Amino acid sequence: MKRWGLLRQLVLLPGSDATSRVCPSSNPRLAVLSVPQALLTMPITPTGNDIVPLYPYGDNNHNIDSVIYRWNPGTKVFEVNQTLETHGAYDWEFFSVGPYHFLVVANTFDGNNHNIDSVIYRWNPGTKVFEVNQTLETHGAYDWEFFSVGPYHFLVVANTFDGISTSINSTIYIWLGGMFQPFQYIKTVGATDWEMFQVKDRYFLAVANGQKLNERGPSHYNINSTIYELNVITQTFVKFQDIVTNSAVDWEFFSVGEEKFLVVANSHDGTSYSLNSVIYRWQGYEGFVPIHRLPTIGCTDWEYFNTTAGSFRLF
Ligand SMILES: [Ca+2]
Ligand SMILES: [Ca+2]
Repeated sequence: MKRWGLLRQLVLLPGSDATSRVCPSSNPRLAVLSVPQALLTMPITPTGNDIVPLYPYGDNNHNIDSVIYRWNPGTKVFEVNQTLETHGAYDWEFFSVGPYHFLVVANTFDGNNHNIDSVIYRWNPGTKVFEVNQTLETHGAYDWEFFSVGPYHFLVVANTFDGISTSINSTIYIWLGGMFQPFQYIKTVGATDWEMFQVKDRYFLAVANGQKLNERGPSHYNINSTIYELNVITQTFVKFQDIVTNSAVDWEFFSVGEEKFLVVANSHDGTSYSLNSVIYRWQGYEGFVPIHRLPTIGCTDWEYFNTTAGSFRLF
């Protein structure tokens, strides 16, 4: 799965989202996956939890296990906690439901097949390892996003490719009866990322659509990515707004004061890989309106932070 030429940074702290670390590469043929050695001795304490999954590295062999490192506060280094069998693992998402802690992996490709299971693991506090809790069939899974609406918990997968088409369903699952069950299927087009966000009491899900395969010619990259809104009456996500993107690989939502923004990382328009990422501002009735374009090339991440001196965005 090198089509999008993603560069990934490999560290995922608990509760964080790998997708914010996706960035288009200037060389789409080279997907660099490596573990920064410095991290393993980094003298910092992860926030919230002491479990850190790291991505597998080297992508010629898709069936590389993923290693979970655990922060040892005594030695102040990350130590191997366990190894999990993964297949082209593209994303890890950590989340909690009540007292239970989970990891879900997006298995993209096993070398033969994109239609493979992605796996939810549950932390066993007795044995201190993550154990397989549930498997879900996915299709070139690229991203998992966990979110809660009131007492309800959801997982949504970005299915990229089923081996034939990129125009396939991505599935929203709901936590019911102690497991995740299908809640809604949403047609996506080479989905690479889901971003859930809230504006006041409204809940939205934005999908980044990557590419539409064309049987008789080059793929289409300039396609709609779509924002859905939860209709609490019908209890379904319905289309709120389409936004044309160029092989989108990441959406990020952020606020600055009262203002709400979405930024999309565009990666390819059919010819160029040096594209602008676009910032959209929430304008209520009008939805999200583009206000700013930023060169994406060479970026490694989207980060923003607020200080008393103002708001900053780093990439
Ligand atoms: Ca994710
Ligand atoms: Ca994202």
